[in-house]
Amino acid sequence: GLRRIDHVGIAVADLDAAIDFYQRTFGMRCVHTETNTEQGVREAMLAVGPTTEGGCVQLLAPLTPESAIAKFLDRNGPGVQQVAYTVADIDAACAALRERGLRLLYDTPRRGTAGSRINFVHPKDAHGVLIELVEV
Ligand code: MC0
Repeated sequence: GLRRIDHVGIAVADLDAAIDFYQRTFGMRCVHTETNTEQGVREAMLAVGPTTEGGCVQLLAPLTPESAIAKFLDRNGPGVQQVAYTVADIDAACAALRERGLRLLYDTPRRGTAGSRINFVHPKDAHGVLIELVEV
């Protein structure tokens, strides 16, 4: 089952400007930055509260014009692109969701932030929201 919200992912064109905005405006702390070439993103994790227990905002900027984030920005402009939940066992979680008829985007989990294992539920099977599962 799900444990908590890990992060809300927001597509942005300018990563540094967005980090600066969240830090100055809300006092959030940038706890991690990373380039994930497989996912085509540069990303930053900002803790909402004093620790990451309060969940994070994940800022996502495109690495290439063909990437998922570039396509999202072209279509929608900047905004919420995904909601990610933590699970203890992603293989079990994906199996349970497939059992309920949902489409998972990957046959087997791929590499997410900081080496985590991730998969996604197709937004058309989840009331228009791209749902990410993160194993912690
Ligand atoms: C597309 N759609 C969305 C959406 N992206 N709806 C809600 N939220 C989104 N993010 C809608 C489109 O508007 C379209 O609706 C329908 O879904 C199908 O669109 P499509 O053209 O067939 O598909 P694409 O090419 O737009 O791809 C969508 C898809 C893709 C979700 C499959 O973005 C994907 O593979 N995402 C997973 C990977 C990802 O997002 N990576 C970046 C974050 P209509 O009504 O027009 O048919 S990396 C990350 O998250 C990592 C590092 C991490 O956290 O660990």
